[in-house]
Amino acid sequence: MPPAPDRPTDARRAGILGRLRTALRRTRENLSSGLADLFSRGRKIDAALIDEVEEILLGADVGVDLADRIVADLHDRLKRRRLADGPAVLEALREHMVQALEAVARSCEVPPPAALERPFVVLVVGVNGVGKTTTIGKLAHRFREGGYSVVLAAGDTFRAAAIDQLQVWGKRNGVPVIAQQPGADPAAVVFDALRSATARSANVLIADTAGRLHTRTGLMDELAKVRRVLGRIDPAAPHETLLVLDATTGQNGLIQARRFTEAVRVSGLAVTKLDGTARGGVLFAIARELAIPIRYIGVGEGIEDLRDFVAADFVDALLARPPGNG
Ligand SMILES: Nc1nc2c(ncn2[C@@H]2O[C@H](COP(=O)(O)OP(=O)(O)OP(=O)(O)O)[C@@H](O)[C@H]2O)c(=O)[nH]1
Ligand SMILES: [Mg+2]
Repeated sequence: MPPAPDRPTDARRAGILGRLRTALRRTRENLSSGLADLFSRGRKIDAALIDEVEEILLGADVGVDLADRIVADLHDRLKRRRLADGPAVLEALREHMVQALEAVARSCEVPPPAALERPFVVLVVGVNGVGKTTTIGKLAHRFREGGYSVVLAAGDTFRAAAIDQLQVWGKRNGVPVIAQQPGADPAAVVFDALRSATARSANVLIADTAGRLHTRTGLMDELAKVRRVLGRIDPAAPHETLLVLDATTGQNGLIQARRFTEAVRVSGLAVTKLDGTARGGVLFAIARELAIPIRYIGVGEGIEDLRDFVAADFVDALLARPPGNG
């Protein structure tokens, strides 16, 4: 991710974390309200309670593996009398959850604008409706805030509306959009866009792509061709191939993701619509099953609603811990 122009102040950081908590409200209600209920009844911490914790974890979609691991550890701690009360259980949960996500929480490293000799190219892929174009709009905003000049490429030529939608985001961000007619060859559009971005000495080019074609093989071939033509201008491009996943699609999204990773070299993930689901726990499954760096999370439809994925912040927002504690 582009570095913010200044390190966030404590107040700003508290604001960011507060908004993350708001966005994850539905998942949190599913997860930690269940836990809070459990502990608030003054229940003894025993094997039966641990079973209920397991049910709550599974209900929040953290996955069987992680739930098993946590439960085994809780039983172990109970035996060793290291599980005195509710807060001790929560702390153990937190440790496991952060650990499970930390391995994949890696931001996209983009050199500072002055150090970029050529445009840093981000190719955005994913099935239709997951939030590619919206994520591009938000990403352009983040790069602009970080002092980068940005060009967008309307590589989704499947529908005229897709080109219009990107142009709206271009206007909103005050950045140029390179586009051709609907039905044009996406590889030609993206090739032109990189030439144009290079001629303008732009720092970043973000390319939109279609999520749907007549056949899936067609789509994968088309993406491969886009990658190839970019490489003709700059062998290192695309520098980032960002696969966008919709958190509300659960297991189905994972299957789609695997198809993309087999066909194009995906280097990072953006997981969208975490504000619209009670199953934000799906991030644990994504982390485990895809093992691809999670760069960003989408927590709303607004221009500011794209966050770096930070494991501890995410888990704290799920477990409703006050920001900045530990
Ligand atoms: N609540 C919420 N909505 C989102 C988020 N990201 C995208 N959306 C919405 O999801 C819908 C689809 O987003 P698009 O950006 O058009 O998705 P796309 O992948 O470009 O779709 P196609 O171009 O049809 O392939 C829009 O209504 C967006 O506003 C998010 O993080 N939260
Ligand atoms: Mg789109």
